[in-house]
Amino acid sequence: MLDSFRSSLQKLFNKIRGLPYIDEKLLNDILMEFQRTLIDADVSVMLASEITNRIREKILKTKIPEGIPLNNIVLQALYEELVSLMGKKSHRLNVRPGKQNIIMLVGLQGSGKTTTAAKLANYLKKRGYKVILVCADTYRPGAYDQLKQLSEDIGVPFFGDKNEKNPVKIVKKALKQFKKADVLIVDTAGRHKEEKGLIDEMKKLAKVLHPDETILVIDGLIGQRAYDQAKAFSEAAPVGAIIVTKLDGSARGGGALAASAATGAPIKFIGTGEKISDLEPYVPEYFVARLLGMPDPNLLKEIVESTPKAILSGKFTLRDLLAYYESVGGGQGFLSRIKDTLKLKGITDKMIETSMKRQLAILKSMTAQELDDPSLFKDRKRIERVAFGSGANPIEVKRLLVQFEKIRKLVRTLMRSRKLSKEAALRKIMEGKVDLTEIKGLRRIR
Ligand SMILES: Nc1nc2c(ncn2[C@@H]2O[C@H](COP(=O)(O)OP(=O)(O)OP(=O)(O)O)[C@@H](O)[C@H]2O)c(=O)[nH]1
Ligand SMILES: [Mg+2]
Repeated sequence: MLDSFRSSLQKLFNKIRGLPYIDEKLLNDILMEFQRTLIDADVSVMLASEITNRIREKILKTKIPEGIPLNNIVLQALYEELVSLMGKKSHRLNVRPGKQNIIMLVGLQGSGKTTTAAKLANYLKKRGYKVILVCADTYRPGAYDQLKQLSEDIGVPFFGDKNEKNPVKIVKKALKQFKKADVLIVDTAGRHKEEKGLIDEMKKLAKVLHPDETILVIDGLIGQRAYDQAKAFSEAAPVGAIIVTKLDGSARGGGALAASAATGAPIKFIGTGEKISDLEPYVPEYFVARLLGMPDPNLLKEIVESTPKAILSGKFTLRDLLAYYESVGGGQGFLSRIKDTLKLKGITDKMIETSMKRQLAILKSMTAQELDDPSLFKDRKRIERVAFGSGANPIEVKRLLVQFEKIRKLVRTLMRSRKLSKEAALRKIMEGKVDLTEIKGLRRIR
């Protein structure tokens, strides 16, 4: 379903997730790519740019809690806009037990009315409803046989009259004959000598049938034009719901979906193939989640919104430093970059390597409380204990604490100025990717 839309969206979301940080330029790049993806899926250029502008404003307006990576905020904003583009909420079919419900399907020729009538009949039958399929298309030769065949395939009673040219007479008969049925699904004509004739016929049928649900069937391949089509039909008969068909494997179904969702009549089902079973209730959240490659929107929400407590607190502790040292294992290049970053003059790589190993040993000798709260080291005895436990000199322990304090301030500055997570900030600092002169307040910490 919507294959290329899906793969572009997934690529974009994965990219956002993997970015170490997002600044304004990157945000613009992301939004441009998102806009292109929407346009490729046949969402109108105007709507696509409206959406990206809204996202940009939303993100720039968000007061981002310290330490929450901007990536998550961006992901969440994109996700929310996608859901809203695709129709926000899900809507149930207006069918109630204990009465004769009428569903009338309307739409242009070839949109998939007859196929959808059978799919819907099968769907309702499986849910215990007594369904009748009614052929009110007297215009197209073969319409009668097509629906009759489909109804036999799914084992649902069929009603029609090959010799009757007036569809109003047919539906009147059907209404009378199937008083005890739960649902009458009426398939109508899609072509006429002229469009006005078709619309008039819809009006006449609606007057007799009083449908509980007039469903407009829209071909998912027509893109943005879906909007005008839906408008034209809803002016003729009160269209209560939309089914968008042919959303299987197409790149450009996004436009029809977005346009349909914008008409005011909710999309209730989508057709995703030619088989009878290729009909799905439409739930925008699930639909978007699936587009993004997540089978479950709750899972997606979790990923988008998940922010560990530690990040929320924004506190950078010795534990973060330990985790980082452990994760990089102290490569050679990394060591000299640390030297540069921290402006340690007259020190060779060899010396740093030895000292790094010591530092790791020192950090590992600390208790959990000490790792979380370096102020505990005001107590000299703790320093001595850690030195002893790690085979280091107490001066080395103190030096580590001084260095940690420098790194901590840098991390905090980067988190604020660049909206980075503390992990991303630390990584940038350690990898020497920070132009220290760029950062305000640096003089204070040098
Ligand atoms: N791939 C795909 N094909 C579909 C889908 N729904 C309908 N079709 C195909 O679209 C073509 C037209 O479907 P119909 O159900 O006959 O369309 P209709 O609106 O009844 O057409 P008219 O009666 O001529 O107005 C058929 O070949 C169907 O198999 C769908 O969801 N996916
Ligand atoms: Mg038909």
